[in-house]
Amino acid sequence: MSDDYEEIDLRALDDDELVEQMHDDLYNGLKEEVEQGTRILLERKWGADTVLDRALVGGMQIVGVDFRDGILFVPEVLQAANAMKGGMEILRPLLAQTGAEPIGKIVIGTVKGDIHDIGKNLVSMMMEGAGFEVIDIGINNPVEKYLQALETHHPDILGMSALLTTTMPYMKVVIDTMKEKGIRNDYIVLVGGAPLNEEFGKAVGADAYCRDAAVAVDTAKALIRARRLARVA
Ligand code: B1M
Repeated sequence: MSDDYEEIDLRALDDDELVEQMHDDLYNGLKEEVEQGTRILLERKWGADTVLDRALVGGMQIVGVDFRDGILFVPEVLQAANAMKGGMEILRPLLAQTGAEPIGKIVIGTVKGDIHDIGKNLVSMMMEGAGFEVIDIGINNPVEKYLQALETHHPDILGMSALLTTTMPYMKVVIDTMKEKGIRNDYIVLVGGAPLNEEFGKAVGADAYCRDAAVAVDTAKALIRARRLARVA
């Protein structure tokens, strides 16, 4: 990635160059530039989901690799995350613009010990866009906070996110506590996050593991439909 901070006219770049420049800007934590690039791609009639996938998520993948390899450190990754959030905020209303009636309600939060929230926020946005009412309870949630949110909001779905191999087992603590309290079957439980997989989802007793935000939306819709059909049958 380039360390070159000289002023670049983003509008003068073609689409591929602009996406590459946005990856650089994300990497360098340049929020305003990432926001400007996001706006330019939208002006060029790119769909919000394509901007998200190619320019923002694609850029964050590069950051992730260099973080893993010890080339980037926490402060730099935080700046990159902040720049990504700037772009996401511009896309949020567009992703949520379906005008549909709420088709279900989801409480979603990142588990205890884990402060990663970009993926969760993305899932929340895509869920909103698909017509769900989303109650986002944030990061670092102990089991008590999940239970309190379920009691207060009566959602159809509980969604949990974890990005660390050390925090993902906490999902089982939440689900086991729901079982102990006799409320597990009152909710659809969806789990997600980069280190998880299908097998893990089954092992902790979730209804489904969701690889990404689009899968989360499809899975949520399908399981709500199945549950409603089962109720009338
Ligand atoms: Co962290 N971090 N981090 N980090 N960080 C990872 C996760 C890591 C893989 C980096 C690496 O080594 N390559 C690594 C984990 C290794 C492991 O556990 N095996 C790691 C580490 C080690 C750490 C620290 C321990 C570092 C340290 O302090 N030494 C520390 C832990 C802090 C803590 O949580 N207690 C830490 C800190 C941070 C920052 C604060 C600097 C920052 C977070 C900022 C923020 O979120 N506000 C950060 C970041 C940004 C990352 C990486 C680079 C990017 C994560 C991300 O946002 N991805 C990440 C590397 C990577 O994943 N490539 C890394 C983009 C996002 C769109 O994808 O979150 O996977 P993702 O979400 C996807 C799907 O997973 C799914 O849908 C989303 C959208 O498609 N999904 C769900 C996610 N949640 C879902 C919930 C659902 C459904 C689907 O519910 C229904």
